[in-house]
Amino acid sequence: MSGQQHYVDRILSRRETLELGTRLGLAAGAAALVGGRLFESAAAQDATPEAAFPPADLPVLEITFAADGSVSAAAESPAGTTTLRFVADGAPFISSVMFVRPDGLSDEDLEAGLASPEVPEWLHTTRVNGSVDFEPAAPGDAFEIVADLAPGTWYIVALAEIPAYTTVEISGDPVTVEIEAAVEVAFEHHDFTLPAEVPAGDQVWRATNVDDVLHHMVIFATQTLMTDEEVLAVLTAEGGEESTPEAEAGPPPVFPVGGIGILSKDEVLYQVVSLEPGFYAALCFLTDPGNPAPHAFVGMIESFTAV
Ligand SMILES: [Cu+2]
Repeated sequence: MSGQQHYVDRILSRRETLELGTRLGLAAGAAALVGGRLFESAAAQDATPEAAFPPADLPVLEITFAADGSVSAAAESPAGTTTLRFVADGAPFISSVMFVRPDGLSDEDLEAGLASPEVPEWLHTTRVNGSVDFEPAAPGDAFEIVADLAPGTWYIVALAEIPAYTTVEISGDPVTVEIEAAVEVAFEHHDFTLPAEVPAGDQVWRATNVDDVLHHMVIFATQTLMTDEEVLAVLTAEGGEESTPEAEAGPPPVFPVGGIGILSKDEVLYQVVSLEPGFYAALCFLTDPGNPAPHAFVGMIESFTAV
């Protein structure tokens, strides 16, 4: 609980963190917001999903993150539904995003965009998927997601103060496989569509973006089923003054427990999401081009229950 309290203190003491959703990757509104990484090592998960995930018969693209900050992967991989295996080979954490380089984007704009704390406008014009934020419990631990990859030259970026990237050529007629998912999530225009009740435990979630701009989803645990206004009030409150021993002894009102990375329009991602039974709120901290308001402030909050 102390770790969670620490996260909450960070949230409460940093009103400006809600603006951090303007960074690349799920790292954006999430890791920067909470000062930690969202996904625990698979080795730390205490159960496996009811259906085997990822399915064994999918092509696997292994992406390796080294201690020196570099990222490497195979030069090519077939298009279609693919297991993306993010391996921490010496890297203390993995914060990544994948995208197809837009036509005509200069090297200068590419490098500047990757180094910028803001989402570059060009990222809204292309395919984005493969955004994870993962802290390994032990060296060599991996985090796996499944994505439908369209043909193209995909950039795989290791987000850091000095970003590194590699490229992989995705080619051929896409072989798309529908994977059984316990929960379906749609990223819509400033809104999420997901069930009011989702199954607790390690479950496969399928997420897709049906909007024209980028979205992600950060999941916060809450003590009650909160209204949008209540969630935002907690996240934007000034912290510190009301911190008493009694308050610290109780569970924090709102704390992050996971999420789904950035997707562009029509991208599809499958991922195991592990929730205890209880109440949650899903928020998006990304922004529209030219508008600094995180989507959560214009309605992109959805409360739900895990049972
Ligand atoms: Cu959004």
